[in-house]
Amino acid sequence: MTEETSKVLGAASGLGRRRFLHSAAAVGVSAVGAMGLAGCNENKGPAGGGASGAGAAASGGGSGEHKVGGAGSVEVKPGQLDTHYGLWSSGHTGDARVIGIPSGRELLRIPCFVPDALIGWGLTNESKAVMGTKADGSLEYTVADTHHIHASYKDGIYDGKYAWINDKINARLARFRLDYMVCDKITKIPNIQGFHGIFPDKRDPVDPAINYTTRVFCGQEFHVPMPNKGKDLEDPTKYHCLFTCVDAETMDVRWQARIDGNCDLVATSFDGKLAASNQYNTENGVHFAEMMSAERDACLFFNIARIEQAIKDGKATTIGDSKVPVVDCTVEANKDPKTALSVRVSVPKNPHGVNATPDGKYFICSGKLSPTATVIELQKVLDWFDGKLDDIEKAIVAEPEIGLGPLHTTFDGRGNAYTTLFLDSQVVKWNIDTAIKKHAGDKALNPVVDRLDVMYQPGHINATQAETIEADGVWMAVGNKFSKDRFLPVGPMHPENDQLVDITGDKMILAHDNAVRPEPHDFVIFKRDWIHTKQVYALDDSPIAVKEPKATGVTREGKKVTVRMASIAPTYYPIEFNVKVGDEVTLILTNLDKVEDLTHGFALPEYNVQFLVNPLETKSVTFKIDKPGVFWFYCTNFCHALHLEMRGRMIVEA
Ligand code: CUK
Ligand code: CUA
Ligand code: CA
Repeated sequence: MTEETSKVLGAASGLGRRRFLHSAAAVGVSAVGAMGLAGCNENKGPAGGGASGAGAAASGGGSGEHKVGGAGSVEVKPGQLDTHYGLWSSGHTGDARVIGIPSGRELLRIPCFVPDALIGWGLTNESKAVMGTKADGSLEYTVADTHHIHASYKDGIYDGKYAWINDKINARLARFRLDYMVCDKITKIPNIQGFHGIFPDKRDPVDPAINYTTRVFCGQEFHVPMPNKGKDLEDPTKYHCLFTCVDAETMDVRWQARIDGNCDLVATSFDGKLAASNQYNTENGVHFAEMMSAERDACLFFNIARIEQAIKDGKATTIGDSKVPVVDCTVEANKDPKTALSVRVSVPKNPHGVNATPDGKYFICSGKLSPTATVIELQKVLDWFDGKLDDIEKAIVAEPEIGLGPLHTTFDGRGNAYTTLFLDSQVVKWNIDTAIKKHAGDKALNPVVDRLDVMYQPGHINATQAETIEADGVWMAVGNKFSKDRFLPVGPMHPENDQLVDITGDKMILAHDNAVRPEPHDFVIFKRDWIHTKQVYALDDSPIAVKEPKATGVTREGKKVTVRMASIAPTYYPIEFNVKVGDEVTLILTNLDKVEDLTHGFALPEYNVQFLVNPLETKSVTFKIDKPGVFWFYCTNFCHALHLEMRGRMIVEA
């Protein structure tokens, strides 16, 4: 412990360590005037005693010893494999990660929006074509902030085909193909800023013949003047948010819907009929005090079939130069249930997170600044659209008090919800049916089943398969935004703490801490046999593959030079080539090794080139020759006993 740390802890003497950390967080929030936080008393007393040091020890959080529950050990011994895949968004490193569960081991990073020096993402011509370039060939963007990642569905479970991830900074949606675990497309969403929530269809109700994911829905968090061209800067009636639908296969933007307020997170119903987004800024506020002025905000539901019919019927407009059809989903235009494209259900106050229960019946929004979760019954929302429910507020079937700062919710498939409590640094397990019965009148009931202290200030949470109809209730991961004193100190920049919890029993059991580089937000976890990856590429995956050593060599058209190369451990073909100052070289390299895991690298000194080629993969780079000399290109990826000898010369005459 540093002197500084002990001083701080000393100052908090008389308080348990957790209590101190908790009060620090609460002070932070009261400083912004979160009056909605007062009045939750359910987290006091022994059952909810998360604020005491004893509570931490009782839950196994502070003791360091790992109790083993029904899920078994987190240890994955040599010779064994993890049982589940996790797909993690990485946050402002701008990529995605593949994590083995329960080990918590990072197995892969998948770059998409930002360059990656390891594989040459952002350097090779193929990756630049996916990422998008300016007229001069440089990358359009080199930063990104990924928050939400979701996989493609067939009939309510993952089909192993795709995953999607958002870039909040520059409003882009990336797609990964899960067979190779690479990014194959990126779409820029027009007109919007603060692209936050995403969720794909879980099935397609519009065309029952197509029973697979056909759309990805995208929420806009920051309202901007539309079009955003420097006019109407102070006219609040010109500021809007859009809800966007992207085609899952083509990645084209199909349509947008103009709304009041903003979109935060996005969820879709298991019947494919509705998409939902929680709204924390129904006030259309610019400053946070304005954004928290209303006691209740909303969850906004979109009737997908009606929106697509409205577009077919020509009821859409466009914004600025964008050709994307835009329908009107504002409150005023959608008052009549018979024709409404969207409807709002109220949720207290600045809600965060919306999740569909695995039985398909409910959507759950967290209060964030209210100590509650709001349970909305899907059938009742559909009844309202059918004119069978007179008041949409009747779709709220429960609003249990669960604790301070509720953010995200996950499920075990046995009727329980698990919600992160940012301010309480806890996960609360609560029973959905009990909450509904209590709301219906049986006030003596307590839906809270268990509380678990986590370290510290959790955001996203997800249990194994919990976003599918086959939630298995085995493991649950909790993404903690602060690790504070949990790991060896490494200076001011702290890792985050992903914790793994066994949820097979009545009590949650904290099983594992996993330090992670900041800062993952959302993640999904599913059985390992739900995807089948290919371990080597096929030569035909690339139209420019160099298919045999005989096909290698240099061709020249004026100043444009093409160098076709191949690699077979421990050599390149050719091992040298000559070019001239002023040439523009396109170097194509195919790795002709077909053995699993036999990856080669290609680095070229002074020309800023480094990339990897996996078995039977082809990549190309283009660069200008601007200096004479001998330049030893070499293999960067240890591949063979003669790996160090795997090198050759690019010769540039003076
Ligand atoms: S948001 Cu990060 S903790 Cu972007 Cu999903 Cu809630
Ligand atoms: Cu090829 Cu190292
Ligand atoms: Ca608000």
